[in-house]
Amino acid sequence: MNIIDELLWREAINQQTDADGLRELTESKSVSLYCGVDPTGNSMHIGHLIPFMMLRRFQLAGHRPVILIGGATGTIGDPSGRQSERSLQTLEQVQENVDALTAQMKKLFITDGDNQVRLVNNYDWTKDMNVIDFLRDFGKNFSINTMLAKDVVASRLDSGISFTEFAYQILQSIDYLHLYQHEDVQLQVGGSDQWGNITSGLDLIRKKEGNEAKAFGLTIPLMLKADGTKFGKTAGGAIWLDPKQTTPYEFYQFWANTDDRDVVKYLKYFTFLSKEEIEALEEKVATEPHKREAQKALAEEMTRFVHSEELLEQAKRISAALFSGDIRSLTADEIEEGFKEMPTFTAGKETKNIVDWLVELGIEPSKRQAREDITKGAISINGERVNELETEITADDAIGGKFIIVRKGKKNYSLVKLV
Ligand code: 383
Repeated sequence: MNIIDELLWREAINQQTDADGLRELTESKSVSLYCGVDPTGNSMHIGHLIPFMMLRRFQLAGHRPVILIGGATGTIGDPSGRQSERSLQTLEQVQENVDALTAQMKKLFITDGDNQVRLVNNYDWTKDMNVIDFLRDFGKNFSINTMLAKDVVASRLDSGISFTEFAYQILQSIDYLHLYQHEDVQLQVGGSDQWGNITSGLDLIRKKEGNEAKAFGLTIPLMLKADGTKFGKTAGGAIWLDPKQTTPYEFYQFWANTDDRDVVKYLKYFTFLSKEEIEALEEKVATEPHKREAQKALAEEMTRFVHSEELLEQAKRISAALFSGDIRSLTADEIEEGFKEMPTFTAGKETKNIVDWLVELGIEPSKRQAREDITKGAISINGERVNELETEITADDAIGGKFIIVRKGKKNYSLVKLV
């Protein structure tokens, strides 16, 4: 299947500047293409992943991806999709973020081979440009009238936009021209918020290189969820690729909890599973939705891709233990990871009667309630039901000397840390 047909099947194309021209180009040669990210933070989230996985799809089809880290543009900040002016980051902060994002990109996308990923930083060709060169060589090619008409700027005319953010699109355009001239790049991809910047780069290339210049732009649609809420955000915030910000277990659970109505769309959009594999899973969603095989496949593919086989296995072990209640099979580290979002209490190491212990911690509101719950078998400690009102809780109950897990009823877990 041609790469463009594959992307169409995956519903991963929003707009293209010249669909026929791009199809012809991708069929005639190995094309260099790029997508950029600005170092405005120290980790990407899953929303960033999409265009870069798109580059990887092109790479698998024999094309040559270039990843741009915006060491220069990151010092300004893209106004696209934002309703208010950004505050500037310090140059040190930007550099720290450049290092963090570079490491993330290398881990995910750098592989060996002929059409290896190239990593570039626009600071390299922007830092020595002086203001006279900037205005004479580039500024002269931009019409203020066209710039004002771009969505990004037009939507800010009421609330206001600084000259700095207004000029952002020129910087991104210079990048595309630079990569066209020096890295043979003929296609820029990005999310649909990047359409204005991408087309502005194409205008610059045409002005500098002539109207026949073969350069293209392609954007990816914004992912929408069936229930109308924003994709990629949970109650806890964004889903980060950095395991310190979103643990592999939370990452796994995010995908595993996908709605039946969304899961096939995500499999197409996010995974490298083949058309046949995805169609087989689609069949499963229709015939045996309770087995959630499509969700499991999605969660496995994504966790393996972003983290590793090992961390995927660990995430699955934590998920299975929490599901079955077999808490004793987990290590203290796994418990910490799996219970991060659950209510946490701290207790001393001295031996206590279970009724007193539960009430003192606040897990039970009263001794009467605690006794009732224990008698009816609703309380488990580390996965084992407690039936005796005389049970003592001792420091030996703590897994790895640190944690005791209390379950009340079917699903109410609490993590008790011994100090
Ligand atoms: C900078 C210089 C270039 C080309 C691109 C850039 C970055 C671009 C931007 N991108 C977003 C970002 O960095 O701001 N101006 O957070 C996001 N991208 C990708 C995708 C997306 C966009 O990194 O839609 C989501 O992830 O394009 O918002 O020469």
